[in-house]
Amino acid sequence: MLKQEVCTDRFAEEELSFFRRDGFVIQQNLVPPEYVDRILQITRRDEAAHFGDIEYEADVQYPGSPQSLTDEGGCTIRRLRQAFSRDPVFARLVKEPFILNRLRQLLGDQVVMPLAHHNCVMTKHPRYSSDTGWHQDIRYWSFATSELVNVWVALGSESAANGSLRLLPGSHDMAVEDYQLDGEQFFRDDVSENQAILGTATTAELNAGDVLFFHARCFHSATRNYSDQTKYSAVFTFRALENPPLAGSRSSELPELLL
Ligand SMILES: O=C(O)CCC(=O)C(=O)O
Repeated sequence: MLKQEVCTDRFAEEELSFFRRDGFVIQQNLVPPEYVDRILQITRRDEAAHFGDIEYEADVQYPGSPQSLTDEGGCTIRRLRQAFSRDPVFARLVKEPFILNRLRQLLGDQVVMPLAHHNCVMTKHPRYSSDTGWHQDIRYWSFATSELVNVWVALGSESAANGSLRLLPGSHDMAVEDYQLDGEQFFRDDVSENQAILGTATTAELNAGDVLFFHARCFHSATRNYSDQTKYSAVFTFRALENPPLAGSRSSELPELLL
């Protein structure tokens, strides 16, 4: 996996080519510690108070999730949604040239941030976290095209041990037939054609301040957190101005920010 220690506000040509081919690219040490510290502070504050719009592990019912909110571990938080409503630090971060200029390289000059998707801090707890199957984020989103880019900011170390993302290189450009997906549009691991593709999976190993840029069509998955520390990551999605959400869809339910 291409990982680049970064000292400019733009992707190098080689990194852009990597993104276009594989559907993702990692930039190491992109976000300064002041941002990471502030986001962690907000996250711990809102986690402790169960404040705001929260997704619980019990809500998703993935393998490993508690069965209900009243079961043991039922109130384990999976993510703090609506990050932008929690603190101005998130708006400052996505407007930083080291993020925004890169998004412009991927999406064009006018970048828009939908608040309806991602816009969250993922909180993967050691106990009661869950396995997320192989999926494309675009599966339940509705935009004129599926050309959206996600920004995943590691707020601590991420590896296979604590449930970091795994990605299928090139899957953003892969033709996928219905039989390859289950009823919830997860990529099936019991289909022989899929097994060869799953063999190409790569793990995004990240440290605090590293950023994974990945295409919304890129298949990814993650296991539960097998370590003894919570894993935190801030995640946002972006589109080009000329790729609006479809009227009446969930993607158009919340405002968006023109960056
Ligand atoms: O960290 C995880 O478990 C996966 C999260 C994810 O892929 C998503 O929310 O789309």
